[in-house]
Amino acid sequence: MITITAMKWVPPFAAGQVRDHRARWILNEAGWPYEVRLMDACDLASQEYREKQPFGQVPYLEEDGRTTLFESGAIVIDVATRAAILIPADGNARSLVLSWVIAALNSIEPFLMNVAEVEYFMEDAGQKDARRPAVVAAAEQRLSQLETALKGRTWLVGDQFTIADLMMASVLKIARRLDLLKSHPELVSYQDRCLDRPAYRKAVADQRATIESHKMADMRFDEARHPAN
Ligand SMILES: N[C@@H](CCC(=O)N[C@@H](CS)C(=O)NCC(=O)O)C(=O)O
Repeated sequence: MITITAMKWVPPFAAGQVRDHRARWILNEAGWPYEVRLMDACDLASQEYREKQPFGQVPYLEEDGRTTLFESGAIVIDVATRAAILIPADGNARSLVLSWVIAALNSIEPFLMNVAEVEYFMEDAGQKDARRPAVVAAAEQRLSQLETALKGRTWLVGDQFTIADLMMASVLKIARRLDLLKSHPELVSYQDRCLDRPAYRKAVADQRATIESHKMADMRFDEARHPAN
């Protein structure tokens, strides 16, 4: 049996966005059953968890007789390859799909996360205002470059939906949530096309259902960092 890890609870703005939706999505595409191990914040900090996910993050994927996989990109590539879905087995098209999966994670996601950090995690209004223009401009540049690369195309590689599109559409969720796609209508249409899949809808619905069935009070935090009052 396959098990993935997911957060027991996150703030409402993050419901549907947590990266375990990528593992759920590809597993649903493959039609492979899986269980979900719900994590408390303090579990992620434990030695036992770090042995499987060195950075204390979700998701990891565990399967009897196999090494534990971490990094949502690695999980998506591994499942797609083994299930022989959404990625060509070999050749130029496979290499290009892998290039785009890495591009989504390495050349686009970090720029979006810089904006997310300003909007969601910086507390000082003055610091936010000072940093926002530079990070938004850098993110906009990457989104424009992506839009140019997609011009006239339905999918990133070839004429079928692949894991390149799965990962790009997932990364673009961050941009959409931050309202960064308003000047990129073609990226909006592209993302809508990618997300219009039962496997995606089930992934996000399942994640949301879990999160919405818990409250912040259900989540155990590290008592050293969050002392009880
Ligand atoms: N590069 C990792 C990022 C995973 C990640 O950022 N997970 C977040 C939830 S979306 C997390 O576990 N955050 C908790 C933490 O970093 O302490 C991946 O793609 O799997």
